[in-house]
Formats: sequence, C-alpha cells, structure tokens
Amino acid sequence: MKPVWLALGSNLADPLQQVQNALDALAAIPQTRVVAVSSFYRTPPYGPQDQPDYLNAVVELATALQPDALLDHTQRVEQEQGRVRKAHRWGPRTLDLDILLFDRQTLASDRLTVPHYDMHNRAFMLVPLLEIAPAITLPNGTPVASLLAPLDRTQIRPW
Ligand code: A4P
Ligand code: MG
Repeated sequence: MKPVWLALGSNLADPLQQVQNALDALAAIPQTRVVAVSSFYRTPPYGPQDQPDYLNAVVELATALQPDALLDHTQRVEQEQGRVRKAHRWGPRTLDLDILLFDRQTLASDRLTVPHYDMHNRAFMLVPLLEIAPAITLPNGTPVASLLAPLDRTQIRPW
C-alpha cells in the first residue's frame, strides 16, 4: 500500500454533501482505504471570481493501485457526482478530485502530472494537506510547508 494525497474541491450543488458523498465513494475504491481527512475549508475562488466560494479538503489514501488505475476511479467518482467538464478553465464544479502526491513518485504522462502542477500556488490545497501531513515533502525533498510560507492564507477559513 502506498500513501496518496488527494485534493477535493466543490462549489456547486451543496458542496458539503458533495464532499461527504465523495469520501464514501473513495472509501469504496478497491485495494484502497481512507487514512486521514482534513477539516473542511471555505475558500474564495482562485481564477475567475464570478463563482461561489469553494469547499476544499485533502484526503490521505493508502492504495495498492497504480496511479492510472486510481485516476480511473477518481474520475468515475467525479462523473457519478454530476461533474460536467467544461472548456472553461478554472470554472465552477460539483466535484474535483486532484492527485496532489502519489507516494514519492514524479509522474509526467498525458493523463497525470504529479506532484500537482499548481499546488505551490494554491493555499487551499496546501493548508489542508499540511493539517494532516505537517512534515510532508515533495519527491525532490522540498518541504511542502516552505511552499505555503509565501502565500496568503488569511482567506482560508473553516467551512
Ligand atoms: N490530470 C493531470 N494531472 C492530474 C492530477 N495530478 N490529478 C489530468 C488529477 N487529474 C490530473 O482534469 C483535466 C485532466 O487533468 C484530467 O483528464 C487528468 O487526466 P479536469 O479535472 O477535467 O480539469 P480541471 O480540474 O477542471 O482543470 P482546471 O480547469 O485547470 O481546474 P483546476 O486547476 O483543477 O482548478 N478555487 C478554489 N478556492 N478552490 C478550488 O478547488 N478549483 C479550481 C479548478 C479553480 N479555482 C478554485 C478551485
Ligand atoms: Mg481536476
């Protein structure tokens, strides 16, 4: 079993219910269990501002699946929860599941970029990640806490 950290985001159709449903669905993925769940945070939209605030959280999983197989499952969970993929970048969504870190692996395929390509700019990913994994490092050894240090985290509030 390998540790994986997933970011959850929702800003449509009852985000609290979306995230609670997602946690149940993640717990049901084969060869996978939920190890830890962060608090739920209310965060202002990053990118286009004309959309509701987000609920963001991070989950630690332990999985025996390969990264692509885990992504198949997280994308299925997104689809099952009514996610409509839009051309519109950074737009609102019922549920977004992004793989932040997969064990100590660095991946760059058509389907997967790990560590997540923009996590170093996103306090809404780093605050919940560090809540459940305070000493975590990137595969290159950089402490994740050092990514958060320069960011504004004053807008990251309890849900
Ligand atoms: N993909 C590559 N790497 C990964 C990875 N590490 N984890 C590929 C998951 N998927 C990965 O995903 C597009 C493709 O990325 C997938 O097919 C997969 O193969 P997507 O979920 O369809 O695209 P997206 O997530 O909608 O990308 P987009 O539009 O760039 O959105 P972001 O970057 O995810 O941002 N503000 C706040 N406060 N909180 C948020 O959660 N989220 C967004 C969405 C914008 N603003 C936000 C938030
Ligand atoms: Mg996504």
